[in-house]
Amino acid sequence: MLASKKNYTTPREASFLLGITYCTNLPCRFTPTTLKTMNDLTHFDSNIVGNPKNNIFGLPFTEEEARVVILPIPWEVTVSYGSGTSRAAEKIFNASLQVDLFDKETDNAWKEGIFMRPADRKILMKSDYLRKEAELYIDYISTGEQLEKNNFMCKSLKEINEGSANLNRWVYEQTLNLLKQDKLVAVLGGDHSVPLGFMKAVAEKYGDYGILQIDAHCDLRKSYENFVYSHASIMYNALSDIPQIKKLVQIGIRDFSQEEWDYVCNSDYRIIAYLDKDIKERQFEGQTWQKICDEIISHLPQNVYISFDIDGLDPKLCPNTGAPVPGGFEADQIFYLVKKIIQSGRQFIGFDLAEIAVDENEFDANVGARIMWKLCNLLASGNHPPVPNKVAACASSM
Ligand SMILES: [Mn+2]
Repeated sequence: MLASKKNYTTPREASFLLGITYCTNLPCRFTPTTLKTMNDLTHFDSNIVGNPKNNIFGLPFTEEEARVVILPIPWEVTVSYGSGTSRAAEKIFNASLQVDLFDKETDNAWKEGIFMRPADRKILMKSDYLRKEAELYIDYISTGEQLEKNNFMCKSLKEINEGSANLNRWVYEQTLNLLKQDKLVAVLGGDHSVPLGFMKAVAEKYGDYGILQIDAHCDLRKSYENFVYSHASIMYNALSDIPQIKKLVQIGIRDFSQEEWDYVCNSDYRIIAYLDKDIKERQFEGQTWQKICDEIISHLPQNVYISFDIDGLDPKLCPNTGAPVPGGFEADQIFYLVKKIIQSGRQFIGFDLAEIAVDENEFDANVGARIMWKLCNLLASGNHPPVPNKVAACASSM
């Protein structure tokens, strides 16, 4: 029998989930035994193919050594259309080994260390279990059946909402712990519901901040299909629960409901939404992307968090994402915008990247790996650690 959809875990996936690494016969960037001291890259050749024995991008850093830590969250319980995001981290890890490390623009900021944790196996198993319940539930309510009449469905819904709340707590604890160690943190979905706990942790660490959301959708629904923590509600929940979020600037929006639009219009400018159509029309009429970026950035406060739903890009770059919509950005447009945010003197404090769905064709993972690479480099380059010795030397010479 031919399996049309992969619903099992391969030994390689399992080893990744358990944090065990694979070896190949390819020439490697690094031999682990040669690493002597923290971030000693003397014996690391960044010009050859990535070593899968190492971490993401073939980099030789441990979590302790790395300045940037990526937390993968293998979760896609409330996905309403396509699925496949909960297993994205392993595919992105594999694709990342092909990314060339030289990053002229950020002066090789990766040398400060990038590390991705293995995806948590218990979270993945919980997601798989609740996802099956959610599918039955969505089938049931989509035929117009009344929820109250079915105890089993009521129980499923309760279980899904509780499971999502537990996930949010877990993400909050994990990311707050990393932020307290002065790590720069990136969260990798999973679907777009996953960063809520991280956004709360960011508020605790940095206080007031603004979110730049790159997305085809507003994600401002007050629960979706009765799922309180739906991917379609992430920004509604973030704005409701986190008063430190002073501004939400959405770009690339092209699929939204009347209710969501009313919410934007009644937000007293807490939310600024740039419709994809309006950005395109301004460009058709001769405005440059530079000018539009300057305007977008002018709405953002000093601390900027980026919430990147891959479907904000043109779907040719993410053909398997759950809810693709024609239109959207090129990746280079976003990289340019993030670079301009840093150049404006604002602080880029963290990001999430979500809704990358993978199948046998690895193109989505390839794009995902390259976006992760660029954003990690920009994050590190915009947050160089202070050099205490230099400061002390300057002070003593005064
Ligand atoms: Mn989204």
